[in-house]
Amino acid sequence: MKKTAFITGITGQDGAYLAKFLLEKGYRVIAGRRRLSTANYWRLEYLDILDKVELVYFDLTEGATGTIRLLEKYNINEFYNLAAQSFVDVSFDQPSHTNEINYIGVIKQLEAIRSVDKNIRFYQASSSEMYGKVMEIPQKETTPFYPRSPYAVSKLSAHWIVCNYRESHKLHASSGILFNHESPLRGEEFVTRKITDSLAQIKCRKLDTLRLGNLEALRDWGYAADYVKGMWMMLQQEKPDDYVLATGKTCSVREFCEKAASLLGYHLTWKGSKDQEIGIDTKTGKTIIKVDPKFYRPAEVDILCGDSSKAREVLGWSHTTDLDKLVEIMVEADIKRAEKT
Ligand code: NAP
Ligand code: F7E
Repeated sequence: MKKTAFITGITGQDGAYLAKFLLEKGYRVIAGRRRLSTANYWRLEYLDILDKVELVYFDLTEGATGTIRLLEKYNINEFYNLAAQSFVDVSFDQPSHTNEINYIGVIKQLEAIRSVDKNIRFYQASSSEMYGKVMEIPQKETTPFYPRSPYAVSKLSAHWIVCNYRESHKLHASSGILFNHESPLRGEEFVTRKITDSLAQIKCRKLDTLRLGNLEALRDWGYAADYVKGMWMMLQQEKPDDYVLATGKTCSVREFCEKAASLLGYHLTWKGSKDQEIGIDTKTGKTIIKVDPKFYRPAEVDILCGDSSKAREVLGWSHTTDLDKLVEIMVEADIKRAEKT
């Protein structure tokens, strides 16, 4: 029989990729979107699935009764909670709002499932940000957490409440501790997409310079389309559990810039230091990158590097797209966009 999935955060990067993946598997996809004054379906259009998902109004901050109505109406089998205030930087200015969505919102969903049908399988989008000031390298499921932002604290609270509902109410609730995953559908405020989008615009003479914060931050960057498959795999297991999804390799923001710039025909060299550092294209002598302290964070996560051995052994999951290929995919998409506009 055709399974029905409910995805929160359908208008986001992962929501779009997961919906496409589940539709291809033959699922009926009920897609939760917020009421906004301007529709935000560009990702669903990009993947050509806007007319294939069933959109419903949904907000994580609404009471559990809103979700209860949805669960009863659509007879949901799998519930993927991807919605969040997901931008770390904003969480320092809006900690309470972030917590309301990312933590309290999750309790409401778990309560709804608990009262409608405990057999509904639940996926929670946990984050490598929970490791923050890392206690070991690489990070795995047993690594102690040390969150460094209100975003990370809210995600860690949600992570533990999911664990608690699994143990106390026997819900089939799993958390994916996902390391950074990117794509041409990544929001433009996140650093990878900011780099590929801005450099493509500079190439097309539509922007002068790219302004960035901390160039030394190290991240384990994977491809979003690989990671949504892991979410689904978690919910196909007989027992719910937590799994790290990562590539196992780490790379700095600086190196990411160099990779993207090189694909666009630039040869980057760096001059100056700290707040005064600039990136120059040696061929033309033009400054294309400037450090701007405006983008520094009050507390930084210096290094993330994940160990997804458990996901590989139990789920059979591993990433298929490495960082070089990912940068290529993103640059190619952004240069096309920049040429069009
Ligand atoms: P994203 O592109 O920022 O998408 C977030 C989604 O959440 C959007 O659809 C947004 O809707 C929705 N949303 C925000 N507030 C909401 C609310 N109050 N009620 C209902 N929906 C709301 O994020 P993403 O990159 O796809 O990430 C998906 C999830 O994984 C998030 O929970 C994120 O925190 C987590 N995560 C992401 C990564 C990563 O590297 N991408 C890594 C680890 C964990 P609007 O379009 O209306 O704003
Ligand atoms: O920053 C540094 C910044 O905003 C990455 C979210 O999906 O992944 C994401 O969170 C690094 C940080 O992602 C700029 O300081 C330098 O060290 O792309 P980001 P994030 O904070 O790692 C995790 C796993 C999530 O769960 C989150 O939802 O890059 N950086 N210069 C910059 N970052 C931004 N955004 N902009 C800059 O100009």
